Amino acid sequence: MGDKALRTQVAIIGAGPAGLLLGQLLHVAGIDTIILERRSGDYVLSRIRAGVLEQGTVALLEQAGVAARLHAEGLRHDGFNLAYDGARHRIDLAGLTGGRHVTIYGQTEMTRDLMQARAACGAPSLYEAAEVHLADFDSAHPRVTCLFEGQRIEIACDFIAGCDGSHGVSHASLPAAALSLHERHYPFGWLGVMADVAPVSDELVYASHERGFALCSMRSAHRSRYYLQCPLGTEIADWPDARFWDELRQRLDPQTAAALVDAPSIEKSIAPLRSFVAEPMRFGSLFLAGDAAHIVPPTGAKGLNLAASDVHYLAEGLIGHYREGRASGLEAYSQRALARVWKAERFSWWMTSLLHQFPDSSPFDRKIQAAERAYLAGSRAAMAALAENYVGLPF
Ligand code: RFL
Ligand code: PHB
Repeated sequence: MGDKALRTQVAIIGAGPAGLLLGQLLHVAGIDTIILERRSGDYVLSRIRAGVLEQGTVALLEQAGVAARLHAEGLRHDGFNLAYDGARHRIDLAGLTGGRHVTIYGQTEMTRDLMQARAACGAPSLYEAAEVHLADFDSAHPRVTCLFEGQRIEIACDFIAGCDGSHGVSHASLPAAALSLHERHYPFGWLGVMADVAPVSDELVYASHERGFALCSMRSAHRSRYYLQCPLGTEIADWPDARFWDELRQRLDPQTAAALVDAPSIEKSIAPLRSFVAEPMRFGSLFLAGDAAHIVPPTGAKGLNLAASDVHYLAEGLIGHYREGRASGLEAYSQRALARVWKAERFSWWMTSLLHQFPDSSPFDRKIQAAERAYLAGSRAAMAALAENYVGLPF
């Protein structure tokens, strides 16, 4: 037994977007949760990550009652640009999908809104919880233990939601024989820079160049987010700002390059690219959601949105269980979530393959890649397939 015994309906591991969104959707439905997070709230908010939300993700934030600031400050984007061979090709998302769009709103801001809503409703979150351990999740009486403010805590619950990201304890707690792992590493990473300067273009630009991929994104009308493909092993110290801006300019088409304004970086980081899926996403009373179960390379802007769609299926299953005594939603969870996950894995892999330079590619591979880009630029059908995936497949 712990020093302190608590009880809740759903114990949520991880206070990233998946854990916080699940907590809020369950709170609105009258279901109790406790969130355990290894880091401090400030640390979670200091991680700069995604910026593109699908309409389905925005609808979930509305359902959770946390979309007011998003609607006031988020930027609606009806299209984005691909840049290669010296020209820009606009993907008219709205025109190609019957009016659908994406919203630019930083993951940090979405996390802040969810944290504030949770604090306001008084639902408990244990930040800086150490030694989080999951027990008895092969039974109907799972438990979570941790060390919090010097006390050993034991939480008895009905279900555990593993929303603790790719380095979390949840999927690591599962017996290896219970999981199938599918993985691909890419031979490069993304070097990201945030700068307080107006974005180079009012829509995103994904550029493919023989020097490597580049992406021009944004957080607001005054804050830009830019990325460069970089080799594995790249050190941030080797990339002073001047080198970053010079390299970015070289990878862009002339029109975009001419509009690019240098500014001091306020953040710089490197992320390796990886595809990963752990199947199934349920084991007894433990449900995995978000990066705990799968990773996509960021090229298709799908990671955060997939975390949200998992949470949608999981919240539906839990609400069905508690409100109507219905087991079918929870029983179908893994299969429903994975069906959507694999489509986003395919899209993210495809968009990564289309736009990056692969160091081990043959001349034939490079010709095929160039032909695919040329086909895309000239075919409305190909652009429509890209657009329908980018705005997000239906839940
Ligand atoms: P997170 O955000 O990693 O949160 C997991 C939380 O669990 C905590 N944790 C633990 N807590 C308790 N005990 C333990 N043992 C724990 N171990 C870990 C962690 O501290 C953390 O707070 O996972 P979540 O919630 O599933 O959310 C997933 C998203 O964060 C991720 O998919 C996206 O950021 C991916 N991503 C993008 N997704 C998009 O949809 N659109 C984008 O434009 C986009 N751009 C990106 C991205 C990811 C990037 N990086 C850095 C990988 C751009 C980049 C550069
Ligand atoms: C971002 O703004 O951080 C961002 C946008 C689009 C992506 C990936 C990251 O595909």
